[in-house]
Amino acid sequence: MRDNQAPKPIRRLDYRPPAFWVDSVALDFDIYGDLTRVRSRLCLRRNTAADAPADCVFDGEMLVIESLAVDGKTLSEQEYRYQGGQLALLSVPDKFVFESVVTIDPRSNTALEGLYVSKGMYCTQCEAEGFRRITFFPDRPDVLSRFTTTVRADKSRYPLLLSNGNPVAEGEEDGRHWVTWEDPFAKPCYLFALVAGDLACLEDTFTTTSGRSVKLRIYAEHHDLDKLDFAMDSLKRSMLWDEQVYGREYDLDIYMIVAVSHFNMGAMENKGLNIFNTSCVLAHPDTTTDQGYQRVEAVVAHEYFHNWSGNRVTCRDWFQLSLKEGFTVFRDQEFSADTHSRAVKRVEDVDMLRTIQFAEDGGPMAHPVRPDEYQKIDNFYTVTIYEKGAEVVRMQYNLLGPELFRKATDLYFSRFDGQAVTCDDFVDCMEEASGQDLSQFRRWYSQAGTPRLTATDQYSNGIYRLTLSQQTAPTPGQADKQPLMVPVSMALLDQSGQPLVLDADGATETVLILSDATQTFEFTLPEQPVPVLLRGFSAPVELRYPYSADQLALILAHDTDGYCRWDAAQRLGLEAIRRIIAGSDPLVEAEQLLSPWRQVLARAAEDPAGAALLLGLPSERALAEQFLPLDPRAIHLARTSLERALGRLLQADIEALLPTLVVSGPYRAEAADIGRRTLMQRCLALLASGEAAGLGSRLAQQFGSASNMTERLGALRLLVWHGLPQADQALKEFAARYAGEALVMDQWFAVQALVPGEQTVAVVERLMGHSAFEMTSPNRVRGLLGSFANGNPSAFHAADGSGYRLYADALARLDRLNPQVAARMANAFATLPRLAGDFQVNMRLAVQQLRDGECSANLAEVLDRLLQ
Ligand code: B3K
Ligand code: ZN
Repeated sequence: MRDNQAPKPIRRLDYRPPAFWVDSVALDFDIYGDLTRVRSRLCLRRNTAADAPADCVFDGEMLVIESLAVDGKTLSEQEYRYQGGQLALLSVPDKFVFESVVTIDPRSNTALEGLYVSKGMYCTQCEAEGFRRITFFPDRPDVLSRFTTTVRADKSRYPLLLSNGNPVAEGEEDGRHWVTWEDPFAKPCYLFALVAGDLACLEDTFTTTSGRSVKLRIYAEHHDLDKLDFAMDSLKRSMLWDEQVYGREYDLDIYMIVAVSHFNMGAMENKGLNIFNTSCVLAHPDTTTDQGYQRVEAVVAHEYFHNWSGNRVTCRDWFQLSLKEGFTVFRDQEFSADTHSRAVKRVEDVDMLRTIQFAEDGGPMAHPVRPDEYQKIDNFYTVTIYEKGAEVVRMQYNLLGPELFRKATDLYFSRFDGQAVTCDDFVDCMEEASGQDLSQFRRWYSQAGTPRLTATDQYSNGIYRLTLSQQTAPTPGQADKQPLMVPVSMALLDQSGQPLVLDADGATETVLILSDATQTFEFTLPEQPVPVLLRGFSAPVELRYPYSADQLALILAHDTDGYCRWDAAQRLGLEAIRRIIAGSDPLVEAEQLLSPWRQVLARAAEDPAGAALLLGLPSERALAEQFLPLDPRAIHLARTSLERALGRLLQADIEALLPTLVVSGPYRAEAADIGRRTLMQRCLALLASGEAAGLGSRLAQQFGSASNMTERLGALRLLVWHGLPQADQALKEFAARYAGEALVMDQWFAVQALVPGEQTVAVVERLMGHSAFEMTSPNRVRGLLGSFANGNPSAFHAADGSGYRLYADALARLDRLNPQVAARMANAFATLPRLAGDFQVNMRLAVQQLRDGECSANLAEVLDRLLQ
């Protein structure tokens, strides 16, 4: 839709069951150089449910009709109506066969939705509503059908023809060949996939507990064949984990993953044929950082876990998206926690949630985990649906405990296997398996906004009284908020930092359930304690408690909960930055942090990854949440000055630590090595901030001799971000060396887009004209423009508004090619209502101008919410 009008909202309560079921689908794709012809044959049966609508309507977008037929009889133009993305058949029997022949043009499909071409290879993306760009179909997740798919193409250019399920027949004639695939599991059309191309393959097998042998195949471009081993290893470990932890086995004879360069998001869980962004499959020490490895592992696991949480049991409608996404994120988080350090993983996830999801929940895009309405569903693949959704599942896990939770998920999978269900169905299983009443808990699904949890306390006559209150600010469309059921895991420390015993059983940790607006909890204690609240981040809330610096230092030094120690460190940093903004001397503030930070450094060898997290100041993006009105420049200057002072004061301590952090031997993406490299990088960053003498040549040396991308890119970043004299040369060498590695070049663009300071606006503008910059490649666009807008506040928020204008102009161009990605990236403007003075004036101008131009429906929805 390019008419600049926002489409009318779709509401959850308007759900009606489909008018017709599609029992089976036979698809036949004829791929030619100019166009692709799609023949489809659907066996339809009227849904006799009372509230099903009567008309037979299919979704279909940008399809050129060659012929339509009902029960073998070709329809005349009077017998159907095709308009506004819908095909209505004017009169049909209760049971019939519908055949259509349409043509589509995958080569000009830059939206990367439906069937499209990436570097000469045909591939699909159907979730959420891409299937309607392939053929006529009731494109909704509650219509489950059995698919048979034939793909035909030129044999030499497309030797590989894939679809879901198992291959059942093949043949060739006149240089063209064909393969027929059959998927025995009924599925919604959003899980359909097709690939035609010339790809290399890494093959392996996995034997399930019940003895089924599964062929595992990962496909990528030929020159990337050496980058597939880690994804394969991750896949096998995920399969084993899901058997051990959830009792879930894989169900087909083949599991395939195909890596494609042009992809709107991370990956897609199509049944038996996952399609992945190359960034989430390819891994090699020379080209992939530790972070990249961890992302590959997590995304491979996530998509694999969807086979049960998403595919076997799917969503009734898209309002239930978190049913599969929240649950599957929870599952992949737990897989990563079991594989590496649980505490580190938890902090990383919570940091992301608090920084990005809390911002979403407090801004113009706020929506519940189960939204009530949307205009474009593509805009609702959000951190709220995914990450807050995962927290909501995690709370249920914690409320039930591992055994009852497993009993509940067993019930869920067996009761709803092969069905399309709702978030309520999921919670019903939790209640039934445990006997717990979760009726109030369900508000976590329906109420938007981050609750603020305020704690106050008082100690007298041997009684400690802790009062907890909850309050959620209004969000767009939801003025009144009700109290939620908030599990608050807690401990109490004595003045020496030792945990106090809380009950007769000798427990030192307990979970308080706050279900009213305010409740007081009492403990009999020998002394005034220091409360450690929300251990493990037991609920996605913002905690307020008037901690003193000494109390925070005590928690940081002594508590055993990784999250609470990190939170204490973050609070110390935040308060220091607050005071600097209010005029305090950064050196004085840094000196106050010295003792806790030195203690962390002294114990760093025990847990280098944990230490790296504790030695971090809150990011500028996280700090932005803490100030209203928001002055991004003041935050940047204060944070940078504190970091510089810390770098100077800690130089000797860091120099002493560095030699112990060197990792020798071949590269391994394992927790211990990753932890040491991460802490090494953090230490070097502090030295760079402190302008340590000779650091430039040291980094240049590391850059040149590094044996893995983590260390090489780490050195490059610091050289470039700190403007060291060796930076330009390193950037040149890097570009020359990795010109053929698209994912590495994405990083090269990102490094430059992230240089702090307003001068980066001009650099980004210049890089948009670089011959390697492609507006049609989402990875490249995110690398340059996404990094700039989301990761570099001091440039994006340039005082003259040039950063906003540059970004808005780029989004206008991107929107013409790829509305989904443009709309998603427009969320970088979501700080708008919180910005101070001229920042807000300038941003509003840029956003309004973007909205006034030609806009897709996707982008219009986001901009309208920002501007309202
Ligand atoms: N389910 C897909 C996301 C599809 C997004 C479509 N706009 C990937 C995932 O969450 O696993
Ligand atoms: Zn998912």
